[in-house]
Amino acid sequence: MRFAHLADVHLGYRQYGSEERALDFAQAFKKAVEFAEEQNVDFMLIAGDLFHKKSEMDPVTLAQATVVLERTGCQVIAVEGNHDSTYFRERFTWMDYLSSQGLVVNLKPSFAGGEMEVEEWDGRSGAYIDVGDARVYGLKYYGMLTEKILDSYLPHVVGDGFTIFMSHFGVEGYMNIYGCINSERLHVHRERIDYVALGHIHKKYVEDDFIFNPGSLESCDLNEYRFEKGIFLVEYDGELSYRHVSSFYRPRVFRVIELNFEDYSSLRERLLRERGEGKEVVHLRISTDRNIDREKIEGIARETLNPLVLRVEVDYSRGVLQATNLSVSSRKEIERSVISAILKGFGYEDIAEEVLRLKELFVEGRIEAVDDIVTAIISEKVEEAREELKREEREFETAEDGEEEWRWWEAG
Ligand SMILES: [Mn+2]
Repeated sequence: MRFAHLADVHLGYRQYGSEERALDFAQAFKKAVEFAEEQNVDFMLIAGDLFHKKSEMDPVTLAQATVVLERTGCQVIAVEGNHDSTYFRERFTWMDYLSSQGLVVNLKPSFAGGEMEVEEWDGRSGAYIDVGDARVYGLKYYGMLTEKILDSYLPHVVGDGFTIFMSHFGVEGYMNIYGCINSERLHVHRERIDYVALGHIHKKYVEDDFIFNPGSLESCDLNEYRFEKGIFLVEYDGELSYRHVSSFYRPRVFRVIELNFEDYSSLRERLLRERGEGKEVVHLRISTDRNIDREKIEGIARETLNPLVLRVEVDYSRGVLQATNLSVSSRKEIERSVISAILKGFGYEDIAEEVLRLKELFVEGRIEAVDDIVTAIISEKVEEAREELKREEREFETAEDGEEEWRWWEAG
């Protein structure tokens, strides 16, 4: 038995407003599916985020999904990611639409009177399906409720034969994003589950030949460009073997160029040396202590690099140190924006205000107050998380079943 495991396709993502980038995502999906077909897989898994936007669907994006899926000769089994569904608010999703067209099997549990039901796929809905010699269980993205839902879902998994559990959430330890779960919650079910197929974190990882996350096909964010991308090709013949493959396509190249601005002609020389082979997404970060002509810089960069997308960030922080004649308020403003930019570069939330408060305490030597402020920041975050959990629980309790959407069919 052989299958392919994809995740985080993000069809319809016009990154940086670029139509070309939306084509990149569509091409990557098409090539991944074609590659899997050539490998004679028995089925394919899409572990969430097939689409980039949950509501505003456009005809081109829908065609990019349907045309590719229509041509596959095997069953495609999917779950909804955070980009495909809005937890409980939206009842019928675009993944449900694909499922109604017979293009995917969209697995998710149902809820009757608040009780979770994990039922077999009946052609329209269900949480598991037998395909070949395997059984695939699916659970969509549940945000802050993931742990709670997992604890009531996983005991339903029977575990006779090769058993796959597919879902869309992050596992702690691979990327600093909010709301990841501890993998121990999955490991305790190892006796009944052979393969955990995840999506959500856009970076490849494998834990104990048990938890598999292929990463996205394209970079959805600047932070992702160094991550390994691709799909898993998995084989089971009494023993599990797998490969992470990306040879079937070439993801768009992102290039980050950081330099100190000296003058326009050395800038031109430096950029000429940086020119890549194809059209790239270029992030140009320039630090300087003087006023520079941004348009002129962009012109030089376009001419020398011929980029697909050009993003220019000018960092005046070198100048801040010397700008003694600035008023206190504008200096603070510059400082705040520099710290914001640094935090953003590392993928952190904007906590520039808090960082500045900490800095003040250090400068004033009030080290004893640092503890208080750190505790305050953390408890604020914990409080926010609690609020979000409460909100999701409320939505969860008042959620209606997607089956309702078929009333029009049955009414006649
Ligand atoms: Mn994603």
